[in-house]
Amino acid sequence: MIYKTLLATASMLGAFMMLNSPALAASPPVYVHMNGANMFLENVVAVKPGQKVVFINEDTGEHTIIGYNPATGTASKTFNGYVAGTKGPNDKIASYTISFPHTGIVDYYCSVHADLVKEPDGMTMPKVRKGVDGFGDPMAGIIIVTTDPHILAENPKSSATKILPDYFGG
Ligand SMILES: [Cu+2]
Repeated sequence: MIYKTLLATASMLGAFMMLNSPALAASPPVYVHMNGANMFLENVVAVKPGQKVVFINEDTGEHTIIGYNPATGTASKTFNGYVAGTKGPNDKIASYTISFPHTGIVDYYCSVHADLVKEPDGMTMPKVRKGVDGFGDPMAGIIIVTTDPHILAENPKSSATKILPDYFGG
């Protein structure tokens, strides 16, 4: 009898510890914003495995969000998003949500505003597409999927807010 009680307590404790593990606790999404600057505002963000990254388009124009492998230059078939433009805060605002099951580094770019170009070392890098206006950065970004609390704590402040009221514009 005592043995059974001990077993039940141990399994309850196990469940409790799992719920409180930082890797498994639910976390709010991390937001990445776009506007007419034709860049990803928070172009480096960190999330835990399973935590959502939500891309929010506050631009009048459309964008794509496509994963690629820098070593091979191959585009992803599963990380492949499209967000339509918006007229502003009172119009429909398109978003694209994705999460990743494993730790690692995920590279992505917008195929409307950037080109994938092979560098002399054989690695593929996004470059500003010819004729594209904007801030000057190629429209691309990196998602770090990690359980390291120090890296997770370094996200830009704006990545905690779904819609940035002052960031609309084409
Ligand atoms: Cu774009």
